[in-house]
Amino acid sequence: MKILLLDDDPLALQVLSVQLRNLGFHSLVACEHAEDALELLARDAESIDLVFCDLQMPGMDGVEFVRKLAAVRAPPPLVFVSGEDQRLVESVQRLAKAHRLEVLGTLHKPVPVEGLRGVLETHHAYTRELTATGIRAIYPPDDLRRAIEGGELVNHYQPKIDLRTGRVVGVETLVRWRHPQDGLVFPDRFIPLAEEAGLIDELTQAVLVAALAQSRSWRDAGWELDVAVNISMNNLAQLDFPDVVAAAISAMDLPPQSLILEVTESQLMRDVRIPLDILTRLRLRRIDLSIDDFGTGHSSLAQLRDLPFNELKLDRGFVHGAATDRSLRALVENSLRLAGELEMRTVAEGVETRADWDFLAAAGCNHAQGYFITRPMLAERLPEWISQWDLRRPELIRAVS
Ligand code: G
Ligand code: G
Ligand code: MN
Repeated sequence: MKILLLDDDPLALQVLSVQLRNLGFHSLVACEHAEDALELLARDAESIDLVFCDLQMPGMDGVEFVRKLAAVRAPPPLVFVSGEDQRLVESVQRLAKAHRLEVLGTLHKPVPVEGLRGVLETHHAYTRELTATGIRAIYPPDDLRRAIEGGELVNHYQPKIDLRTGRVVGVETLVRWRHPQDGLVFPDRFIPLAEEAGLIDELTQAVLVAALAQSRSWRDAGWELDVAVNISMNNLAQLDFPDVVAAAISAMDLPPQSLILEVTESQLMRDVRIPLDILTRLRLRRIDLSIDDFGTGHSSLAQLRDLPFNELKLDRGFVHGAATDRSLRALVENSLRLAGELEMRTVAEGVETRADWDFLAAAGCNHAQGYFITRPMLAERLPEWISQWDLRRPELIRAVS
């Protein structure tokens, strides 16, 4: 495994090199200038397995480095090493993630050996997953087309819970690709591809039809679960989309209110005329519309004013840790208040701990979703999971009431 170290301070480079050698990593390239690091990565990114990067550097700083690294083909994962304060480091991490770079963590100077060992273990897990899922492989559009037609896309479902009653109210549909060679491939590996290759309408249709069929069979078995499906902004370019959706719902004899379409806010567009036309007609047909990942976009307030959403889904970046972080808490509470004023239902995603759960319940959020409750699962596992959840439920709601 080959590691690239970038820091303008030669002493810092030396210290990190010694620490890494002590942990058994001997293949190291040290750069004092971001330009040199980029040149090496542009020539052959695949020869580097991991980059440690300082933020504060004269000349090209860490932010510019991140921007340029994102333009490299198959960039390796990153670890930030910095003396800057937590909030600043977190913004750089977010920026890197927004560029679709893999960030394995941040180490504060002076780097503690334990922290170093931690990120190297994360890297180990990451490469294992990588070889298991072919994560850095780019798929040709034809493969994806065949996958959609051949039924290789499989829906997973993540339950959503009413924070007051503790009852399972519905599920969010999350598609995966059961790839014949690479195993389970996650949507961030193929949704952007589907959008670029003009396959998103077929993909959404396949996901939607399967989710509605599943919804039907759950209802037949006595579980009245609402089903949420993620749609891409590109789906809102076809004026007949509301008709297609309505037809799929009536084919399964389902109430329109049992379907929620989640639209990611950051994708909402400059020209809202066609999306507004489509979203309004979906609402006229009583289909629920959710503004997904709320808080991450740019003009959230204008969109709330202009578009007919009736559910607000708080992004997980604001939810987890809100109980103890003042700025997160303020953002969550204000978003909930805003949603209340607009008579929108609220869903918090990324509920990872009991503290997250308790905080949201007390703050009056309607529904919760996240790893604290459960990870997404296959449809056939849901009934068994619900019966286990029902055993856990009383203890969770007692604390609130
Ligand atoms: O768990 P997960 O890795 O599935 O989801 C990653 C992202 O992929 C989420 O932002 C989710 O909204 C998106 N996603 C999951 N399934 C679909 C889908 O069927 N269509 C679209 N457009 N996005 C999806
Ligand atoms: O963007 P969208 O909201 O559709 O994304 C849902 C994504 O969030 C999926 O990738 C899902 O696997 C992931 N997810 C669900 N619950 C949690 C959680 O508690 N923590 C984190 N970090 N991710 C979660
Ligand atoms: Mn979603």
